[in-house]
Amino acid sequence: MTTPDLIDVHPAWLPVEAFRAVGSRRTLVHGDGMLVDTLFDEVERACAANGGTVRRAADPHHGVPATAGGPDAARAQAAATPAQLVFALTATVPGPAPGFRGEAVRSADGDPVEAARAGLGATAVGALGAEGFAVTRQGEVTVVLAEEPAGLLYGLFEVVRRGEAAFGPPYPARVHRPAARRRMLDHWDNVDVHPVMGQVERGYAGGSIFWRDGRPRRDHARLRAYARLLAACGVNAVSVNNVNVHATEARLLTGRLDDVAEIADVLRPYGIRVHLSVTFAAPVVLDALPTADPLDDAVRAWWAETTRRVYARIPDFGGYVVKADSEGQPGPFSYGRDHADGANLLAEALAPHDGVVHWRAFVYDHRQDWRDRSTDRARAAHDHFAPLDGRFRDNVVVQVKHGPIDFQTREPVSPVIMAMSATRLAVEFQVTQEYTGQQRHVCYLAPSWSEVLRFGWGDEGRTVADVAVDGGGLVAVSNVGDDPFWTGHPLAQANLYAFGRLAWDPRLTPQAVLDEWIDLTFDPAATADPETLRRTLHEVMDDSWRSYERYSAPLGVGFMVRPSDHYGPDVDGYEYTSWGTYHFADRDGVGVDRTRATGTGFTGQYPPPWSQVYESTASCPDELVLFFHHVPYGHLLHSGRTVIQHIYDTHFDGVAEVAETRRRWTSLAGLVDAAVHARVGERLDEQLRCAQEWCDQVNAYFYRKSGVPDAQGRALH
Ligand code: GCV
Repeated sequence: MTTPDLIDVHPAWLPVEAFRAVGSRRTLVHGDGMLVDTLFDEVERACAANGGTVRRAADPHHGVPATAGGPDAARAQAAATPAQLVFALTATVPGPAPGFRGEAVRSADGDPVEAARAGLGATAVGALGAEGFAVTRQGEVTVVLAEEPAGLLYGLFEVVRRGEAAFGPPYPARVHRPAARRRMLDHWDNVDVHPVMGQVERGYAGGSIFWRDGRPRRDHARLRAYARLLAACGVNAVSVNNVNVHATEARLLTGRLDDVAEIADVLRPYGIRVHLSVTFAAPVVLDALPTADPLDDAVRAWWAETTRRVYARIPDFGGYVVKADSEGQPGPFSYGRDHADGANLLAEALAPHDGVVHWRAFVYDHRQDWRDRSTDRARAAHDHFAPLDGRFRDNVVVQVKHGPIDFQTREPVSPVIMAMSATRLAVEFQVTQEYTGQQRHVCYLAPSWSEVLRFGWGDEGRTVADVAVDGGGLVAVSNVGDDPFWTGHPLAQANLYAFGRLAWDPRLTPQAVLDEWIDLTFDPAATADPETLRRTLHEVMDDSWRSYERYSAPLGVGFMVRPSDHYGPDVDGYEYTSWGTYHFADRDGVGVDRTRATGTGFTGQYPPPWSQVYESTASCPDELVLFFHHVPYGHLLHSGRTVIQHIYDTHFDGVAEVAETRRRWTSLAGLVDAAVHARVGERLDEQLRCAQEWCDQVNAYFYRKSGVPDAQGRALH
């Protein structure tokens, strides 16, 4: 399996084989525009590999249709043969005009495009939107209708996903529209190699696809391949540099804007807009202004002019991403201003160009005194942002990490998401597996994201997905690098795919998304044993996030990782540091008291019912009990086990599950590509070693602290 034009990179979910159903048919494309050209090229390539043909409908004004695929005779015949697959921009289908009806599209059942349009009904006209499309099967013809080119391209990838099923018995028009308008990936890629963080901060898949050693990487074939992968799963925006903006990266906004424009040019044909992380101190560091105060007129003028130049160079530029007053990044606090002042400054500059600023809510004190038990990092984002609700301009998107701390394996949903109904919020996930095995461990994250998206509160049952859909959409930190498999661990590709699909439709189940990914990526139907392949991949991946949770940090406690690189166990690694991430284990118990009654009061940041549910151990879900409560080791969980026995049992279970996963993966030899099989096998060996280390260290630690033996008498070291 190869990626077209890019033989040294794994094709991920777009191998040539995925286009078999489309590429073996006669396709007619109606419409103009860059993204329709992209669609045409995609189908043309699919036809070249699978024997079909594609032609562009005759332009009523210019007459000559473009035809591609197959030898000359086949092409000539194609022009006269009814199409089996039609892509049509509704605005450009000429309707019952000479030169169109009856030419290459009329089938025995009449004109399927007209039938498809009629099937959409009056209510749907104008309702597909900028990216929506409808697919229908009329007689012998599958028709994809869209109002805009982007919709048509997304329609192609839907047909690809459905494969032969898109060409079965007739079905009425099904309308597909993305739930969230913006579905964005943030790259934490540095232009220069950072002395500590490297080329990609928290990157586990090699170098950056955008930058290398201070320069643009200029591997356009690879960038184009990335763009098509993203379009095929629904992502439509990318920010191209780390939110920690260092000196070189700051200059992307001005002196090195051409580098950004070059990337934008490559991603644009797949409907992907480019965003840029900028430093709040830009006027000072780039142009020696005496201040970056957001209320200063010269600063406002600087941002307005700088932004005007950005749009003059990149007319479809998406906007800015800002990490301010966080982990050393400059921000409005330096000038006695708040985050609404800061965000509105950039929003004002972007507004005339229809741009947005993604302003991150990840603001906390990373120089905390560990002796001070009253300061609670979990509270920080809500403390800073909730009081500002209603003060942000319309084109500010406050970007909130899904949990209150930092992408831990298990956290409650951030209360900020429930507290800012007058602000556009984006929910931020982390596809790169910083705290979940760093793409050395199998950890399918869609079940975790899906739980977050379905989390609801209040009388109207509003969910996290509703907030993102109505507000600023979904954002995630990308897990892609220059690795031949894109993501280091080949199975981590599923996380990237799942993020895009859930951003497009948060109601999809993680299992359904995995089914899609498996069928596209592994082409099971072409193997000797499709069912075994599908079933085993599900067994390996479905529950892998919960397995990871079992052998690492228990009951929502978090941050028992090795400081700095965040891989592997170090139970006390962060306990006496300034980072605000503690577990407070002593000889009697463990966990953080975040109650209103006796703790930091964090539970009070939640609306009902969660403010009550989390306040009491009687109602707090087991998996979060140590996030909200400090409890004795003998505390009885709802599961009927004590906390200490839960720790022992889940750690032993987690390791056993990884061993079983390793065995299952071995059994897939011959059913999956040999290179993929070998790479995943190596990673599973490391995962098993690391899981054992987690188990041994965590169990030994709590045994030594508590003195409580394992009820089953297993060795605890
Ligand atoms: C880009 C965590 C990571 C940092 C990251 C930060 C953020 O703290 O460890 O590497 O910085 O989150 O989200 O800004």
